Amino acid sequence: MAEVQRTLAIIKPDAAGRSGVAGQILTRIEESGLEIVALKKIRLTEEDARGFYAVHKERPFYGDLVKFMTSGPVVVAILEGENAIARWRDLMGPTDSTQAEPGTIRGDFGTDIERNASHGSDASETARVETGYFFNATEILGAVEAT
Ligand code: FUP
Repeated sequence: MAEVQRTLAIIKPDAAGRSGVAGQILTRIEESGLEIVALKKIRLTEEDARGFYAVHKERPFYGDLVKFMTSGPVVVAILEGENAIARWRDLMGPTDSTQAEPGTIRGDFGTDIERNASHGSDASETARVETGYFFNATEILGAVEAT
């Protein structure tokens, strides 16, 4: 049987700032059968964005990425379901929106490799760290009972 996982989803400022787009993305998530077990709209501080992307801090795109991620509100969510990590990444499409097929979130709402509309955790351990970065147990459906 497939493992039930939780993963972090972020609707990035390019998508969250466009009227109606966050709603369309949340609808795609729900229609795919993934359950939204935590959800909020926030504006990241520079410190939030730097910390979240700390693994990329030596990369040339880091400064621009932090600037982009703090340029407007984001919607952060925790998605739950069997194989949620891979399923959410499949719904998003590849990192570079110019390579993403129509019908994927990055293909439909992203622009390029930076302005790519959405984020998803890439593995169980990163999902655990990333969900904890934005939500505490009282904000996650079922988490208090589960832990
Ligand atoms: P992903 O796992 O799809 O989020 O992709 P990465 O971890 O490789 O990259 C994290 C974020 O860095 C991407 F969403 C966008 C940004 N990025 C750039 O802006 N330029 C690059 O060349 C690579 C990544």
